[in-house]
Amino acid sequence: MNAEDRDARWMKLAIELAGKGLGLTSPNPCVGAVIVHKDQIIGSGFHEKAGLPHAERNAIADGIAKGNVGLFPDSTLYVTLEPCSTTGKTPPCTEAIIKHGFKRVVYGSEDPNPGHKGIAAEILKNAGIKVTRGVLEKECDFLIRAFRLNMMEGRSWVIAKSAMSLDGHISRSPERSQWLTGKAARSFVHTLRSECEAVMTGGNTVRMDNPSLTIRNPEKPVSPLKEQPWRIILTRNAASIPKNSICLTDEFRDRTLIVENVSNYLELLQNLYTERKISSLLLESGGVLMKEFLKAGLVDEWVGFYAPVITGGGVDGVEGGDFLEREAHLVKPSAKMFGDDVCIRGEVRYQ
Ligand code: AOF
Ligand code: ZN
Repeated sequence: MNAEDRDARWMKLAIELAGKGLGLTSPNPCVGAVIVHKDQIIGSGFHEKAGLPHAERNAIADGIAKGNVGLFPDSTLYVTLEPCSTTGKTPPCTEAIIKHGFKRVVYGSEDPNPGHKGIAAEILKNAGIKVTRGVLEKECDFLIRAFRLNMMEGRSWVIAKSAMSLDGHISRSPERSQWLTGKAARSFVHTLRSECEAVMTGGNTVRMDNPSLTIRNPEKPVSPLKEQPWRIILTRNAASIPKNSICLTDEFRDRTLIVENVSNYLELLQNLYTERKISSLLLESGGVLMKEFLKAGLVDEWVGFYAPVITGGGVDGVEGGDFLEREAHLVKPSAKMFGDDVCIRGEVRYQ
């Protein structure tokens, strides 16, 4: 294995670790780190929650706990994000890295936070540490796509989830089960919820389906640090949401927000990010609200499930000639099976 492949191999592990923080770290990004000495991992960690230590410090603490502190000066620290360099809620990671005398630091993404962006490499090099940037950069950037948008546009990242029949309908005959997709797909949706800070839907969906919108049976275990996502219900008239709806009566009812008469979705997303630290939200709505978000160019990512069912039905008021001025296209979409359902996922670009 050459040096480049070795770097990629360790960075991949750091990325896997970072992923454990998905949905937990807002308003911070998820970050993972591993410390490698002579092809052995001697410490690893990830950022678990805003206010708690960063990935690098957790990896260092893990190395110390394992009695490896003496090996640090001959080790490489791999981290998915450029280390921070000024004091925020926690002291700068560059300081800890220098203090422990690492030989080399390898990182993936540049930190989109203007307070840290592009600063660490110089500081570390001045302390005599070798620095390599951009290893698995695309993968590392993908991990923090919501955080990057939060930094650049000051709003929440929106993942639209839809479930359709093969002939493109989102509902089925009322005599049948309300679900088009199978268990595996639905359990993946719970995992998606666990990776977001909020789930959003429209008053109509609440009136018709009375959903819980909670994380109940995720496909992957969820950290005990994870709270239920906020449930945001958009409606023209708050009084029209039945008082006995699950979202308003269950044990998480204080996590439900009803937002009335939204006229500017961008402003709503800005407020959700700045006031409630909602870095990303899952839009689980019917066709009408979905279309509003698409028209406003505010769907950032699409997760579409296709059930192997042909309903022959229609969706009132959604189909017809009302096309988007700028179509939403998925960039390099991926496809994955969940039971018999296929899931197509990708970031959205409007063109
Ligand atoms: C890192 N490693 O694991 C993370 C970083 O308020 P603080 O001190 O927690 O700093 C938050 C900022 O630090 C955050 O906006 C982002 O720029 C960076 N996140 N940096 O070196 C980490 N999570
Ligand atoms: Zn840091």
